[in-house]
Amino acid sequence: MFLVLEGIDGSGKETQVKLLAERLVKAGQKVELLDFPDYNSEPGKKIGQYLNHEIKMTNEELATLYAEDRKLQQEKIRGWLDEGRIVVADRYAYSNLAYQLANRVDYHFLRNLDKALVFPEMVFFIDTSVDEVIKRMDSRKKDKYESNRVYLKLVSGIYKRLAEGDIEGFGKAKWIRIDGDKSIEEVHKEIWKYVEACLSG
Ligand code: ATM
Repeated sequence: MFLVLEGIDGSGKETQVKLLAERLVKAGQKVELLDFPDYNSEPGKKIGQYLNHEIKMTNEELATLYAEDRKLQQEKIRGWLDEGRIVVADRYAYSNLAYQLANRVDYHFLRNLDKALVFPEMVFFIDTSVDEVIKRMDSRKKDKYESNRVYLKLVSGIYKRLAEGDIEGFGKAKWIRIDGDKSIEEVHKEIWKYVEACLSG
């Protein structure tokens, strides 16, 4: 089973991936975790330099690097799934749609970049409001998020449209929107409800 967690920066994905993995292991499953982008891959290193303002590139070049980074992991993902492991990814191709559509990259260009991947059964969209994300930040980070408020709202809006099927994503993944403004434990319970049902179904 392949599961993906998506959401804006600071939405709580990282915590939820960890809690979900722990729960799956407790339930006797073999779990593999992935985090995209992988900043150690060749394309990932360039992405890191871009995000640190060390190099410049167009949004199309950036989107292409994210997709190249994902391609490098495909064989590994296929192998794990063939062995019956559960793969949980923090971000996947859907992040490229949400963030790069917000950067005005062409939709068909983005779809084409990621069309030949292994796709998940379920995508959990941790829908945490921008206000809540900023509220949770310490003061140093608050400034950065505050200046990104408009952009994050745009990204969040695109995630909502993906979850509602208003924008076509990738593969046949079932989108599940989770209210990320709720407590860590409530969000985890909600995610687990769906994963457990899928395991026993
Ligand atoms: P992380 O903070 O999860 O490492 O992601 C870094 C950025 O990469 C994040 N944006 N900001 N700001 C989301 C963006 N991203 C894409 O634009 N496309 C992708 O395919 C992926 C995986 C991430």
